[in-house]
Amino acid sequence: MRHVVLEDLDLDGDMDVVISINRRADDDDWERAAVYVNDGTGTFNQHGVFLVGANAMGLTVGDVLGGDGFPEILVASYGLEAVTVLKN
Ligand SMILES: [Ca+2]
Ligand SMILES: [Ca+2]
Repeated sequence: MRHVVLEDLDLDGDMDVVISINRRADDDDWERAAVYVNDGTGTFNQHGVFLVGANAMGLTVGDVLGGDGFPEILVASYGLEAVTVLKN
């Protein structure tokens, strides 16, 4: 895990969790963003694991697409000057 962010991704009033993952093991590069949704009791259920660009590192969220209030997930790729945007 590289980075973690709290945000209410589904706008239900409960903070959810997003993490960026960058694992390197021999030839198995594995960059993902994982979303865990708060069920309102403090239990976080995995909602999905999404492929992102190489060298996944920094992570932030914000409503940058659609202006619908649902925050997108943005994951920076270290050393590549690239950002993956996951639409919400
Ligand atoms: Ca929520
Ligand atoms: Ca949005």
